[in-house]
Amino acid sequence: MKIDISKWRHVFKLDPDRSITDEALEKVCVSGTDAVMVGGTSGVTFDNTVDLLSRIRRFEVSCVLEISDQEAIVPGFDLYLIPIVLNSGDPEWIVGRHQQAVKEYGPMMQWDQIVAEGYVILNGQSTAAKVTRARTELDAAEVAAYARLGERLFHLPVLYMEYSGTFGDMELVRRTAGLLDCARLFYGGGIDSADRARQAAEAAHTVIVGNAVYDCLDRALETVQAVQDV
Ligand code: 1GP
Repeated sequence: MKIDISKWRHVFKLDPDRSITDEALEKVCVSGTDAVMVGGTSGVTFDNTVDLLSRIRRFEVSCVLEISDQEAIVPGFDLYLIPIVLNSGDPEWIVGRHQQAVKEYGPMMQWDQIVAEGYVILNGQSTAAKVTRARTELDAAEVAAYARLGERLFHLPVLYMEYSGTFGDMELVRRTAGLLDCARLFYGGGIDSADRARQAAEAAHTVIVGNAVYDCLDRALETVQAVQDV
């Protein structure tokens, strides 16, 4: 299936390291979301990723893998997203792991199925920020500089403003999206209601809903329609 991320407005992100019932998974997959993204920061393995992929594959929804560990690269997804953490304090998360993965898999990689995401992590309390030693105390000019760096210098197709676990600064998201000509702005973090989904959809090109699937499924499902209505 050819995936066009420029059409994505709403995406659910599922963590292979968290359990989800068949009933809940079905609701997520038939919700009308544009894609299900499989990914997580810790505890992601080949086995739990294969397991989740095979369960999602019972449905027609696009299913993409966001790779955080090269041990958990599983064939069979529609697309592979590779995070590059622009504000990481550790080059491992900017080019280090990527170079190792390309060294291992380079000759067999299908580059037309791979999309790089320039992450800017903005919630210092999140696991992702801690693991990547992200510099999260950024003012608007610094975020704007990362956005331009990602789009103009590195030609990244996605800038991902990651507030994982907390609802972010929508004004900052809106202004940052306004700086981008070609790259798509993904927003993720703390969307647990239709109202927050609407606010995020007004600011960003694509909104990602993660934790709410596990914490408050009914409200998570309402975010799909809320985004479509914007
Ligand atoms: C996490 O951006 C996603 O990587 C979604 O964030 O889990 O807070 O919804 P939440």
